[in-house]
Amino acid sequence: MANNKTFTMIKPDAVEAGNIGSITKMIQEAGFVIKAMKLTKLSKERAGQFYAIHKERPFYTDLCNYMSSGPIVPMILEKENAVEDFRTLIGATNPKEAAEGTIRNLFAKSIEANAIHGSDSDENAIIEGNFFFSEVEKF
Ligand code: IDP
Ligand code: MG
Repeated sequence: MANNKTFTMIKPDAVEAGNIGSITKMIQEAGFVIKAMKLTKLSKERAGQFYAIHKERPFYTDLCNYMSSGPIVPMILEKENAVEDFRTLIGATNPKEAAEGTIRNLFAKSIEANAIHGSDSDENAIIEGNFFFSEVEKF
């Protein structure tokens, strides 16, 4: 599978703060093409499924509460070397460690409410994209 797709979602803190437009603009200006996008909301159960890999971590319950606390904007993005380039664009998990000019550096509120998700592998990009979008919603 060619490594040209990734999955992202703008998290509840960034949607609430009115940053959908600013973040989407940065994503497109960095050369990513939006192949799927919607405004939606996760239930606590669905947030738990999405982050199941973290279920033993101390922050898991808080994370599921936070991720189901308000609307989110999931997207499938296309670009050469998408997964790695997108992780560079968003910056480190902890906004205090995120490089200057990255999305998390500019918009994240805390290590938990860190504005945006980015897949960590080609395999997870496909799984995560399919978690939110059916085939007819992908362009
Ligand atoms: P990532 O989003 O940069 O890939 P992960 O380690 O996969 O980071 O963690 C998933 C999400 O869980 C983070 O984006 C953040 O919202 C939350 N998180 C990660 N580490 C912590 C923590 O130490 N405290 C609170 N929340 C955390
Ligand atoms: Mg991760």
